[in-house]
Amino acid sequence: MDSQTIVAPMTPMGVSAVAALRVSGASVRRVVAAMFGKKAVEKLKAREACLGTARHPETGKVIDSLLYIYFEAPNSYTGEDTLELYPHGNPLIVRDLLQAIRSIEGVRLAEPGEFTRRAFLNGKMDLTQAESVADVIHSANRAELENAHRLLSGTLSKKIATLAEQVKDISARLELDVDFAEEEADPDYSGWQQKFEGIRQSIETLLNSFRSKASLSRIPLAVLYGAPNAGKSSLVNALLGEDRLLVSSIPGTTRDFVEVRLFLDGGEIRLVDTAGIAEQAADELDALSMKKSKEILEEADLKILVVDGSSTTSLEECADATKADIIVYTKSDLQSAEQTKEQAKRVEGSLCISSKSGEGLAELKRAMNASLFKATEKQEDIWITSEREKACLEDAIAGIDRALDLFKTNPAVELLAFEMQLVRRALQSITGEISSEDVLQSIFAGFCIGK
Ligand SMILES: Nc1nc2c(ncn2[C@@H]2O[C@H](COP(=O)(O)OP(=O)(O)OP(=O)(O)O)[C@@H](O)[C@H]2O)c(=O)[nH]1
Ligand SMILES: [Mg+2]
Repeated sequence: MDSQTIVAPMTPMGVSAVAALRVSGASVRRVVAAMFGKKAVEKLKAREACLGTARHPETGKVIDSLLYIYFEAPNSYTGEDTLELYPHGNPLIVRDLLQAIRSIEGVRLAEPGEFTRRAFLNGKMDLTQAESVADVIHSANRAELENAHRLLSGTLSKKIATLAEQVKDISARLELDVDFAEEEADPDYSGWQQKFEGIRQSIETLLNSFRSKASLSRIPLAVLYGAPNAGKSSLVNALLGEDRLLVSSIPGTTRDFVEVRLFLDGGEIRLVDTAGIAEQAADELDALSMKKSKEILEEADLKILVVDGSSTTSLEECADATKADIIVYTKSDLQSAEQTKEQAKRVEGSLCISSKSGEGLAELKRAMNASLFKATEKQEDIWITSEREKACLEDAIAGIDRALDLFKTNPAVELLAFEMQLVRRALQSITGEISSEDVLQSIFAGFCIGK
C-alpha cells in the first residue's frame, strides 16, 4: 500500500462555525510535532481532544487556535495513525492548514475516497460497507438512509458470506465426487439440482432488490397548481414558515414557477409554486406563464390542486381536478369558506387549510409525506444500490444457470465443480475478498475528497 500520509478537509469549503480536516498515515505524529511543537507529541494521548495553536512549520506563523484528536493505529477509521483537526470554519484557515500540513515531508493531499479505501485495505470494512459509506452521505430520504446504515453495519456482507459458504459446501462435495468419480459408477445428482435452485433464488431476490444511486439521491417534486388568486404562493410561505414568495390580491401575481426546498419527515422535497391557470389567458405573457405551469406539472411526483375555499367555485369547475393527487381548499379562516368545508368532506383526498391561521397545514404535510416517501421498510429489508454488486450477482446467477443446464446432459462432475467455483468467486468479489486495482479505482473515484 501507498506509504504516504494523506490529508484532506472533511467539510465543504465555506464559512461555518467549525471545519474539520483529517490526516492519516505513518507521519501523523510528525505532523503534530511540526504544527503544535514537540511537547504536544509527548503529551499526545489517543482519542483525547487537545486544544492547541497551529503554526506554519516553516514560518512559525499562527494559523489558528483549534481542537485536535489523535487516533492511534489500528483504532481509527482508516486503521492507520489518524489526526483530526477542528479549526474555525473560515476557508482561509482551512487552506492555510492544508498547505502547511502538505508542506511536511511524506504528506500529500488525499484522493477522493482514499481514507475509505485505506479502511478497506486495512480490513476495517469490506467492499459492500465501503460502498455504503457514500450512500450514507448521499441518501436524500430517510428510507434510503436507513438502508445505507443497514448496509454499513454489514447486513449485506453477512447474506453474501452465507451464500458463498453454501456454494463452497457444494463445491467441496462436488470436488469429492470428482476425486471418487472413477470408483463410483454414476454420481448421484438427485437433490443437487434443488440445492442449486435454492441458491439461485436467494441471489435473484438480492438482485431484484437493486435500486439505482439516482433514486437514492433524487429529491421528489411536488407542484402546487390552480386558478389565479387561489392562495398557492401564500401556502408555500405558510409551509416554509417565512414570507419568501410575493403574495397579493391581484390575480396573476406569480408569473414564473418558483422552486423552494421543504423538509418533510421522510426527507427533503422540491416544492414548486406555479402561475395560476385561468380558463382564458389575458395576454401573451399570461399564456406563456400558464404554459410553463402546465409543463412543470407534467414532471411532478405529487400534484396538489389549490382551490380558493372562500369562493363558491365548485370542484367540478376547477381546472384539471382529475390530475390532482391532493386537493387543498384554502382560506378556511374566512366565514365564506364554511360551505366549502362541507363539500370537502365528500371529496376523497381533499383538505381544508388556512395559510393565515395555520389550520390544516400539519395534516397537509403528513399527506405530502405519505405520498412522496414510502413507509419505512421492515428492519431486515435491504436493497442493493451498487451497479458493481449487481453485476457480480448477475455473474453468479449466470454460473448457476450454466450448471443447471449441465444437469440436463448428465454432466461430468468436473464441469459442475468448475461452474460453482466461478459462482463463489463472483460472490466473493461483492465483499471484496477478491478485488482488483481497477475495481477499487472505480469505486473510490466516485467518493468525495476527505471521505
Ligand atoms: N384569509 C385568507 N386569505 C388568504 C389565504 N391564502 C391566501 N390569501 C389571500 O389570497 C390572495 C391571493 O393569494 P396568493 O397566495 O397570492 O394566491 P396565488 O394562488 O399565488 O395567486 P396567483 O399567483 O395570482 O396565481 C392574497 O390576497 C392572500 O392574502 C388564507 O389562508 N386566508
Ligand atoms: Mg402566486
